[in-house]
Amino acid sequence: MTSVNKDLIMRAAQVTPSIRQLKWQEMELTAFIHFTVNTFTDKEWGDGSESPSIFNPVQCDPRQWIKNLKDAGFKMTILTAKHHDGFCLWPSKYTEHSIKNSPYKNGNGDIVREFCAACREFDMKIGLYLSPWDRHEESYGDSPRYNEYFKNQLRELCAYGEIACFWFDGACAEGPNGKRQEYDWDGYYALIRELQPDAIIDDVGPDARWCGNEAGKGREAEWSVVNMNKSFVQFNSENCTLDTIGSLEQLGEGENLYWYPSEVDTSIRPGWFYHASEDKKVKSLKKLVQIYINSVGGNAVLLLNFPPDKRGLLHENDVARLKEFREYLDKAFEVNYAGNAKIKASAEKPGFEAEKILDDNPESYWTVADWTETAELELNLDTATIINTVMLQEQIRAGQRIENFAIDCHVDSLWREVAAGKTVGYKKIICFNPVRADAVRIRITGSRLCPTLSNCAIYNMPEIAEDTSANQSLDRSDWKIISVTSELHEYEAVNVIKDNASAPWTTAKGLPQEIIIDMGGYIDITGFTYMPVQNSREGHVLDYEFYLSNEPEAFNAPLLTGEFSNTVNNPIMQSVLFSGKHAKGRYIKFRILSTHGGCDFASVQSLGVIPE
Ligand code: FUL
Repeated sequence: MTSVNKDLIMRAAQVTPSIRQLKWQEMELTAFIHFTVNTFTDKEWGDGSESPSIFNPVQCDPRQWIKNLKDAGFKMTILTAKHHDGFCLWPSKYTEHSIKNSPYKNGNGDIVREFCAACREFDMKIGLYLSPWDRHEESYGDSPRYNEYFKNQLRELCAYGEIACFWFDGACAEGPNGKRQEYDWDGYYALIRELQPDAIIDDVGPDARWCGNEAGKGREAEWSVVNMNKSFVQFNSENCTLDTIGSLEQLGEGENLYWYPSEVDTSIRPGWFYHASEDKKVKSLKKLVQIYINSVGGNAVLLLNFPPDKRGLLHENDVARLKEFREYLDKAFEVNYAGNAKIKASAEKPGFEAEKILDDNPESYWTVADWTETAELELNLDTATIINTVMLQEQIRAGQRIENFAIDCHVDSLWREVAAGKTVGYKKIICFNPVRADAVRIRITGSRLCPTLSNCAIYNMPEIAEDTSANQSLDRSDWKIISVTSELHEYEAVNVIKDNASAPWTTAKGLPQEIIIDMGGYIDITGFTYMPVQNSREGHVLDYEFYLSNEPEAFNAPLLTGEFSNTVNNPIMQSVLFSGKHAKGRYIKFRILSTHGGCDFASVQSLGVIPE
């Protein structure tokens, strides 16, 4: 290792979280509530033209949201006070586009206030999401004017008592002819620091970063120390999706080493807002537990979304899953087999003995002599016990250091390696196939400076049966492509009916582009589906037209026109319904008018229809 590297590693290993960040990390489980006009229009992104008169959640009950989330162990809930459509859930005096002009409580309602009151009643920390991108506000794009508008709204929200978090979204899909707004990020942050000094500012903010996807996935190596060599907004757009965050490669010269922990945000349903069509698509218990292990157990905070329905209540299916989730976690972590273990450590520094990993004091920890980068710890259990999980915690108050580790189990008088991993950080949950072991050995095989451990537990997490209620896929074996405006070699149009994820239909440069498909027979359909490309952020369809006809060449007006929102970050199957109607035909035409980010070609993984 060169001396430059050594110096960098030493410095990186000693970067520590702020008190604000530490408290946030210790919350582990936080929730999102996505609620706005989209709940009533069945969309993921409103375009700002929605009338406030459609917002009328007649049974709206934030107490129901918060009580259920609190019972499930969530420590903070973040409400979308304003999403991209610009509609405000509080009666802001700076716009007419708010709840005050809705039928909700005859225009006298204030959901931000009701939400804050419910949080205080159930001892839940309060977070507020205020979308910088605003598709309604007329000053948006006139930078100084909109920045003032945004700050005025922030001031209004800061007056709702103690706020634990402000969440700023980086999303903006203004096309090449769209409005360009220069956000005054520093001004927004300064205002919050002044009025709510303890609040975490995250996603595009100084305190926590987006994990880089909306699917609930963490990284194998999740480092909380990064090189912040650009602005937070640039860092988020250029670095957050990379696998290498915090690696030596990303730390580069280490000009500005910075504690910037990861937050995993995902929704309990495919979309962020409520859609009745997703009532049966609530994530399975198995999936939620996987997400929990990946996020909370992967050195991140989990931010799990629950969208209230049109009544203004969390849907019964979501509430039932939430209860199951809590019951499962309680059961899984009820018995810690390390509790009475006898511990033997390869080395310990005086005052930092290995026993410290079993006490309840979050500040005490085990460490070894300075300059020692490997260490071993053996936990002898009373009797041979079936186990499948080890939980480790580093003492992040001293920095994040462990780079590689392995877990061995002593089974039938032999040591067997059952798992190996990279980073640990605040918490790592390591699952392996069940073994009957009478001892467990943790081998730290690489560390940036001497490793620390503040906690270790051993569990036998109950197995969860597979969810068998998965969607049946539509049979498209009779389908044929009639024509296509362009296709690249190996990325042919036919792949949209084969659902070939490794070679999605990709067009040549230039828009619009279109494809005509023969469904092989007349089908009565209620809508269509579009699956965005999964492994690329380019070519995602934004504006489209969808046609149906009985003849391959005789398409009349489009049956549907619309926009696919948020597929770059959340590339889930998009299902579009003909608002309660159905139509019969044999040929479909899908016309792509524009793409996200103004990309000059389009790419589509699959197209399908929703039969009556
Ligand atoms: C994204 C937004 O565009 C989604 O609508 C949602 O709010 C999610 C949390 O962030 O970037």
